[in-house]
Amino acid sequence: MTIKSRAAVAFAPNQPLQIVEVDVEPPKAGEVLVRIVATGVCHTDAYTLSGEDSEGVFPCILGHEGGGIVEAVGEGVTSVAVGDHVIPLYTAECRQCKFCKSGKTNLCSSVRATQGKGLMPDSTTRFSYNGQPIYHYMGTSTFSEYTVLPEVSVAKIPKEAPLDKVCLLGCGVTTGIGAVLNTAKVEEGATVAVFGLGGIGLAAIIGAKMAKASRIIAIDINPSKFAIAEELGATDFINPKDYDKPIQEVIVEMTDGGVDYSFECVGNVQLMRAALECAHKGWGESVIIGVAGAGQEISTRPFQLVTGRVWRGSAFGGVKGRTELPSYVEKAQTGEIPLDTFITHNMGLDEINQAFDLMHEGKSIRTVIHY
Ligand code: NAD
Ligand code: AHE
Ligand code: ZN
Repeated sequence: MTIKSRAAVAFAPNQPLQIVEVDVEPPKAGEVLVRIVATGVCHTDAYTLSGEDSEGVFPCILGHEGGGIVEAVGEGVTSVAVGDHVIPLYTAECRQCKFCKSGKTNLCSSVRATQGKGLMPDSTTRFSYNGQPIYHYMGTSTFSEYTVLPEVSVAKIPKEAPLDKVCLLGCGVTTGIGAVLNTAKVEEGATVAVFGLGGIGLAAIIGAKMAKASRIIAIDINPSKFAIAEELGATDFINPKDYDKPIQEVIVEMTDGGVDYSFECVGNVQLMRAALECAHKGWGESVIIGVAGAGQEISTRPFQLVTGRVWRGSAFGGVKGRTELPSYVEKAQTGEIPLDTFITHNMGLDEINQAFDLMHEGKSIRTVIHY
């Protein structure tokens, strides 16, 4: 049976989201209907809303950092049941495709092609408004109270975990920690530079602390972010605006030749270059996490790579969601991952546009939307 759901719909790029009641069709075979209890707002939602995302399709329901409860399952669904608590995954884990079986990546291919077009695996949508289809987003669309996902795109988690906090593990916090521990595999004693101190960069600092990095350099043009970075374990703080030379030079000088690992958590291609070039000759590795707009490209002198620096990228921190997210939830439960530190604002769905404003003004780390 089709149900009604309150949702924040992005009808067009660069327009405020509109809170309307959409129609949601029941889950088809291999799909699940989830009631979202809470969702974070990530910079990637703002990026897509800005029109810069080459995969952005409108009208759509954004949101990909949610926590919810399974309300119904389609035919053939076996891994979750009604009442289970889940975190939606924008990086599915089917355990059967070439990517999942490779043991080399978390980038599952099972539903990625249709997901990137805003569609369910059968190339249709489950959302509509006034009879017109509304596109899905990142396979999750957590800015709707009810959403439909492929079974392979939900991670079952313990019912004791508070969904209005562990929702942040659906993207930002897992991404930052995973990039450090899975992608870079930072080792004890290493030096680390983190560019951008939003939800992703601060989570990378937690990861660096977990890895027992000896020095964690936090870089942001908004100095109000330094206090939380310090609380989470950063040891040095740099505002590039305080210097009249390239920031990579400043970091190379203060670290006797560069850092062992750097992480770009902004989505700025000039900063990606700086992050690579502040890595130590011979072995320094730089990980791109930030998402840059359509058409933008990175550049550096090839000599930077010839002389041993490594440039990598990381999606969802290299984490295989269905298998590994429960352990992240456990770490949040024990306090090893301090989710409360990230939640600077809580609000209802009606106020969601304010969450975007706060992000753009640099006043929030994460806003959690409660349904
Ligand atoms: P955010 O807006 O909360 O934080 C970005 C931070 O970067 C802010 O503190 C801002 O002041 C700082 N900043 C901006 N310009 C800067 C500059 N020139 N130098 C230094 N700092 C600067 O964003 P977020 O939610 O933390 O997301 C960060 C980026 O990561 C975005 O591009 C987002 O799309 C991307 N992201 C990628 C993945 C992935 O899996 N690869 C996952 C989540 C988010
Ligand atoms: N649609 C974008 C791609 C954006 C992108 O790189 N997304 C990240 C996750 S950001 C979450 O906040 C990602 O996981 N990428 C891997 C993938 O399969 O999308 C564009 O630029 O076209
Ligand atoms: Zn995100």
